[in-house]
Amino acid sequence: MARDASVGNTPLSLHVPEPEVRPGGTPDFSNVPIPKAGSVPRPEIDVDPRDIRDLAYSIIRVLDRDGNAVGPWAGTLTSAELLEGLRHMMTLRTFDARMQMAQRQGKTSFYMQHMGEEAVSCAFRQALLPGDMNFPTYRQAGLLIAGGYPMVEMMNQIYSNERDPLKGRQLPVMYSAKDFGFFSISGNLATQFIQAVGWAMASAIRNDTKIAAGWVGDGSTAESDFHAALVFASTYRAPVILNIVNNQWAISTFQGIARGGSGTFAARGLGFGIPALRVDGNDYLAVHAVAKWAAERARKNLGPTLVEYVTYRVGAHSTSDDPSAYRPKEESSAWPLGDPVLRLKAHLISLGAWSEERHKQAEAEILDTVIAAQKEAESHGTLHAGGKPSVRDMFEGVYAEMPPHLRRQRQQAGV
Ligand SMILES: Cc1ncc(C[n+]2csc(CCOP(=O)(O)OP(=O)(O)O)c2C)c(N)n1
Ligand SMILES: [Mg+2]
Repeated sequence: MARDASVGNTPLSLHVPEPEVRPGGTPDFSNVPIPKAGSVPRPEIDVDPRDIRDLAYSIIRVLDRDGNAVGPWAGTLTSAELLEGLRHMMTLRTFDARMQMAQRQGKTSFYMQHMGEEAVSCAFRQALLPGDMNFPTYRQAGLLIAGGYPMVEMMNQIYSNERDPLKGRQLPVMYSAKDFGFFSISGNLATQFIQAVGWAMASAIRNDTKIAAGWVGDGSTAESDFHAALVFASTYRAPVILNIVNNQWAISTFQGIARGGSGTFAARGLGFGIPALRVDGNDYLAVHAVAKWAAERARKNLGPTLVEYVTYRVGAHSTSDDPSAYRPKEESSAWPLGDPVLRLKAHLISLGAWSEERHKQAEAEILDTVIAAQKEAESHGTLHAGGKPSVRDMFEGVYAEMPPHLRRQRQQAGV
């Protein structure tokens, strides 16, 4: 058989994407195009997804560099609501700082911070109604803080103490608060997406009015569950908001690995005919406006929306991680979308609704409130001191009727 001699002679190799810089290098985000605030149009909620494909490649932004709210996505919140939002973000940041310190003091085994990502969960929460359900990961505690869940309960869980609502059964920070629209966190990432779509489908099957929100990180979008969830959401037009928090890192793996050749994470939605939007995740106003748009679509039975929040994980992945091993220390300060707390603060000052003095005063008040909650939680025990969940609790809450082998074990344990 005649054969081209060159065919089959090319040595094959894999393409392994690499981050732009590694420790010791100078951080460089010049390859991240940042559109001007106010420049991305706001379509009607019943838009044909084919007409807004551009939105999967741009970034919706409201706050400009001078702290003004501009463009068609501005105006979804009053000054009073923005002040409340600022307080939520500041509270989450303070909560994080105290719990991070508590971990270093040996009061808990583990903690995960939100530094830099506070706007995402805090602003999103304000677009939901009572009865809606989030399927969160470990970096959306802002859903609880902004939803009014008691901080003491969160701390009791972190300390695995005698008041731990989850009785020591979950890793610290893996909260569960059904009445606050916060489904039990699963450590198996991306399960959140299939569960959120399933919950949303059940809501629609029952002709209910509640909507669901699923949460996934950039890295976790590589899981099969992410794609399976999009198939079901697309086919049945489930009333769900599918949130991808792109904080640039999945522990030590940069986002280019999970993103692959798709350009952006939002662009994944296009192949499924799901409207896909990218938003500045460090812009409280933009996050809220986009969440509200997506929630309205779901509530009007128009189906799912995929949202990519472009943000940056400023802190370590968890208390077990040391980012200096894989990225330059100064990378977070080079991040071009700024700090969500400082940006909202600047906006409120420019509106005349806030000032440096009031900000300082609020910081002190919030610190007092968080410390008071911490003292109360610690009075019920910490990891190695004070009260613990009882051994009896181990046998409760799983079976409506306890099987005989567990009853025997409980008797043997003498509880
Ligand atoms: C299915 C699954 N695979 C792997 C892990 C281990 N793991 C825990 S966190 C993490 C990184 C996730 O990164 P990303 O999805 O970007 O979320 P982020 O931590 O940045 O918020 C990994 C791989 C896990 N928990 N679940
Ligand atoms: Mg990530």
